[in-house]
Amino acid sequence: MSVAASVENTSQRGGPLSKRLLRAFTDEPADRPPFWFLRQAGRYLPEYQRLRRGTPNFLSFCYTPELCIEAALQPLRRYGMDASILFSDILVIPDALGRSVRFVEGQGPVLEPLRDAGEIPTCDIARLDDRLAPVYAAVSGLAKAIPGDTALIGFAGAPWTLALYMVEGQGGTAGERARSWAWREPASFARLMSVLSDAVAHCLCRQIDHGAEAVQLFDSWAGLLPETQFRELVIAPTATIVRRLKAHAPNVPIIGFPRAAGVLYEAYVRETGIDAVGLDAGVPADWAASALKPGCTLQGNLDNILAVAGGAALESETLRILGTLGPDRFIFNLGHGVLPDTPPEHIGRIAEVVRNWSRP
Ligand code: 1CP
Repeated sequence: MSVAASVENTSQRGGPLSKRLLRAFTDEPADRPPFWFLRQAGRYLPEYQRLRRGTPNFLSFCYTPELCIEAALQPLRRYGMDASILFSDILVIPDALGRSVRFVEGQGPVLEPLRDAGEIPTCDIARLDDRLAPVYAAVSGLAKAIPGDTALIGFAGAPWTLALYMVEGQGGTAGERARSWAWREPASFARLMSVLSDAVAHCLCRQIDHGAEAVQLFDSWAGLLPETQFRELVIAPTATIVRRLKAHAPNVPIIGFPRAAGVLYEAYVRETGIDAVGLDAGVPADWAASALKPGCTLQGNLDNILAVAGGAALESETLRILGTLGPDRFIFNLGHGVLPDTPPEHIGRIAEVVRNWSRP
């Protein structure tokens, strides 16, 4: 088994604002925006595939700190992103709450579906901490291993997205069971959401205690909800989590990612208190720059299919996004995760274009 070795660390470990990523949450002018990529570690990298082959069970991989640290360092060695993201998965929280999670090759996560209110777990913090101890150990190990100018991002799934996986038993559905439960039995669904909000807030506080310098909340299935449910199941729990994180660590920036929220992005930004928002590729960049930007840092929004396709469009779209959203209060990223069939050299090309870009 390969043991994590740190990335060549040539820069002096400085204070937080020596990190370009953290400066993007302030009004300080930027020469170029910081960049990192959603799902920057993982299956598109041959070195990850090799590392992963040694541990066929993906959850065991996620609970082995040395492997998580090594997987998170791999993309930094190739591309020198401005941020490292913890290598883990949003489904470690349902797993730690006692809902068994399996990852099926070629299919993704499979959970024992939560059928009714009687099956809603309680949020037992001692058990959660015990199960998630290896995740926190990966955060501290990674904090020590990354270069001094790279920021460490922790993350968790947002309560609605976790509830969707728990009730449906998988992703990629239209969320009918979860959405109909929420309409039919709002009180018990609210109990599930409250357990998840407690678990997510706690887990992110612990990641911060172990060295995460910013955190991202993935609400990957936010776009399935109509406005009323979006307000109840996305905005309200996010606002609660933000309040709890700010009480614990007022200076740690929080990035929210309500994927496919459309015009509801505006209410999300105004009403949750998040510091930055991840934009999926469907959000028009010029609309986001005028409607969302004052006071909120933007992150995104290059189409992840372009990173597969490559070519002239990859460069022109990267430049268009840099010109429209950057450089101040902007973090260059994809609109969704790097896909497994992405040629690694295309990620390298994007990194080069962003690094060479400068304020016109
Ligand atoms: O076989 C393997 O090696 C497992 C593939 C894999 C990996 C590498 C999964 C299964 N998860 C991960 C890691 C992961 N997941 C990271 C860290 C890697 C990095 O970013 O560098 C992160 C941040 C996640 C977050 C995650 N997992 C999300 C939110 C982001 C998004 O894509 O919307 C979601 C929805 C998941 C669930 C999940 N886990 C794995 C898969 C294939 C999926 C998605 C399945 C689905 O569409 O429902």
